[in-house]
Amino acid sequence: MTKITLRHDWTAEDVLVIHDKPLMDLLYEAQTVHRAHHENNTIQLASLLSIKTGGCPEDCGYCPQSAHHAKETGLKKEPLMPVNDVLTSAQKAKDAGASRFCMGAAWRQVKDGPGFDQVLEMVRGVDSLGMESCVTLGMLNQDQADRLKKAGLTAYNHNLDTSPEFYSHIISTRTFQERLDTLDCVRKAGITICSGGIIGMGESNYDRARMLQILANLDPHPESVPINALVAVPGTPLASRPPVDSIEMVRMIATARIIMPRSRVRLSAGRKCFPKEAQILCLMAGANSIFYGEKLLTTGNNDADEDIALIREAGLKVAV
Ligand code: SAM
Ligand code: DTB
Ligand code: SF4
Repeated sequence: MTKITLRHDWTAEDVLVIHDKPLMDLLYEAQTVHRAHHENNTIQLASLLSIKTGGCPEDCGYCPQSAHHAKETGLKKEPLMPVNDVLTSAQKAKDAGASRFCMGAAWRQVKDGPGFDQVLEMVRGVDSLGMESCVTLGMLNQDQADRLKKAGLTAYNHNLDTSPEFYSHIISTRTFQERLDTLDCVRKAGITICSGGIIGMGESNYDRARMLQILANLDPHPESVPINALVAVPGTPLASRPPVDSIEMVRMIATARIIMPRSRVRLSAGRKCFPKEAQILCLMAGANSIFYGEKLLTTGNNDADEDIALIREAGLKVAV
């Protein structure tokens, strides 16, 4: 099967043309690219844990953890979890079949000191369980990225979330460029990049294409690309956004697969609201990783039993 040369010179228009293709052509192309670059019928299970919940100083309109919406969401702020509790949770995720463990903190940025040292300890612990480790801690500097690398971190998650043009409609407390600067530190430290975004916040298809364009023009491509459908949490400014149509998710995943052939594309938040068939179409479109376990960070995810049933039904092998 022919392998496609990796490109880093996409225009948003190129990407939009792919995104808007007739659905069957899009699916066929995405599945063809997928088969040329990845083991067929294989899925990675990644488990998520919120290691430090709520009270975040950023004002991301979609996020239940922002202190700006705390009165309306009623979300309780919690301190950083003890290392042992996190590692118990990682071991449970591993026993249930997950090979990647992602830890999220509601921080604007990493601060040096005991909290960060505790996170480094968590990373070392997850590493010693033989799992891929991923953290998402907000912005960081080069020294902090280097220390995470030394602790054995596999991946750093930092999403672009949306296009640079739509960004200011959603977040005012940090800039798009600051997101890119953090990704640059992660890359320079030799940690793999996990970066994607969210659909369903009121952005246009052009904004979606722009976000994917910027991700695909990173060289190398992010190793992992999470595509989230907005989980419209009551009390957040985006609470009344209509649910994302699952076919829009399929288009987004297929486009990401085609323009970033080697990346792991993760069908991320929001799939709980999709019927089983739509989730399968997302996998057919090139998603080869899901968040697995009953909770994302603060909101619910699909039941693990249902996911296992779906994996069996589709004849998928779980990546180890
Ligand atoms: N505070 C860090 C940051 O923003 O980089 C890490 C945690 S933050 C919760 C990680 C990502 O979760 C966000 O960038 C966003 O893409 C995603 N996310 C948060 N709330 C979401 C929601 N309600 N629906 C879909 N995705 C969401
Ligand atoms: C990502 O792209 N999605 C995850 C993970 N990276 C950190 C987070 C989804 C959060 C959904 C809302 C919540 O549960 O709080
Ligand atoms: Fe804070 Fe991250 Fe939520 Fe934004 S997405 S409010 S930075 S936890």
